[in-house]
Amino acid sequence: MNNIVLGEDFFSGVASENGELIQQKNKFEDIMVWYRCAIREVRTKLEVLNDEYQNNHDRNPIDNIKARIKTPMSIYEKLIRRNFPVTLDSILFKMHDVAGIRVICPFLDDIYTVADALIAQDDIHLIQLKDYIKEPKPNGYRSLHLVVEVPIFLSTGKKLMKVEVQIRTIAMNFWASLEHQIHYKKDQEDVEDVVAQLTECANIISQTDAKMQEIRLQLEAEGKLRMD
Ligand code: 0O2
Repeated sequence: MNNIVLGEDFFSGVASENGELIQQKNKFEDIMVWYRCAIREVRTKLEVLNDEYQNNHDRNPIDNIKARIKTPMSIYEKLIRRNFPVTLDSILFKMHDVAGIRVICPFLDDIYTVADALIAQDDIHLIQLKDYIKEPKPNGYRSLHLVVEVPIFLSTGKKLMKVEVQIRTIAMNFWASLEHQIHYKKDQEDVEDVVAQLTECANIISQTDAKMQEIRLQLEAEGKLRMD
């Protein structure tokens, strides 16, 4: 019953409500609750790691964590874009970014410290890893993307839910946030020039990230960091 094809009006909330649609709506709401629970599970794991690291190393590898659930319309648009049937099953089994967590780290090496510690947990199953730091996108976008499956425990039993975790430095996030705000048309004549300028900024930021890490590592090695 989770493979009934749903229309745009179901996701925009203007569907006339008959018995079957109400049932689908209730199931959709259930699924969104499951994704919210999965976000809570992963967020707690990240917060625990951050607290432990602070206690042992006197600094935090995580600066901040943001989470979001994809809106119904953006779920609908993605299913259409990817040519998947617009059903509740597709949301659960074809999409991996309905639940998203963004982890912002101070330094480059913090990204891999956090990712490795999360993936090592025995109730976390890594489904996909895309390292856009080792291989940045053509426009200069850098970030580590993980898709993990995490169990949530409901009154009816256990469910395995997918969560996309994007991990990047403060500097990478600065670039990605501004690039996201510049809604440039991808089909205009001078798009290559725009992309070249964005890539140049991303490269400068990347060099700064590397330099800041080098400074920290050097001071750490020389025991010149304040322990307060
Ligand atoms: P939102 O609102 O951030 O969720 P897939 O996710 O696998 O279906 P794709 O394109 O292969 O599709 O995934 P990818 O590239 O691994 O990650 C997509 C997400 O990464 C985007 O989500 C953005 O959050 C981020 N991202 C990827 N490329 C860029 C980029 O060039 N600039 C910026 N600012 N962010 C980027 P959504 O779905 O676009 O939106």
